[in-house]
Amino acid sequence: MKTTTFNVTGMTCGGCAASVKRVLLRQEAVKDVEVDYTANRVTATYDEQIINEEAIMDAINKLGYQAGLA
Ligand SMILES: [Cu+2]
Repeated sequence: MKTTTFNVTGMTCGGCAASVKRVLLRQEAVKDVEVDYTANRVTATYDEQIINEEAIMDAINKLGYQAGLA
C-alpha cells in the first residue's frame, strides 16, 4: 500500500472535492482518499501493484481538473 499526495488545481468547492473522492474510490485498488480543495491537495492510499500515480492523475484529469505530483 502506498500513499501519495497530488497537487490538483481547478477544484472550487466541496462538490468538486466529493466528485474527485467518488471517482477515485470507485477504483477497487484505491483504499482511501482525502481531499482539501482549498489547498489543492488530494491524498490517496492505494495498492501500487494494481494502480499507479499516472492512472490516478488520469482519472482526476478526466473530471476536468489538473492533477500533478505534489
Ligand atoms: Cu465545485
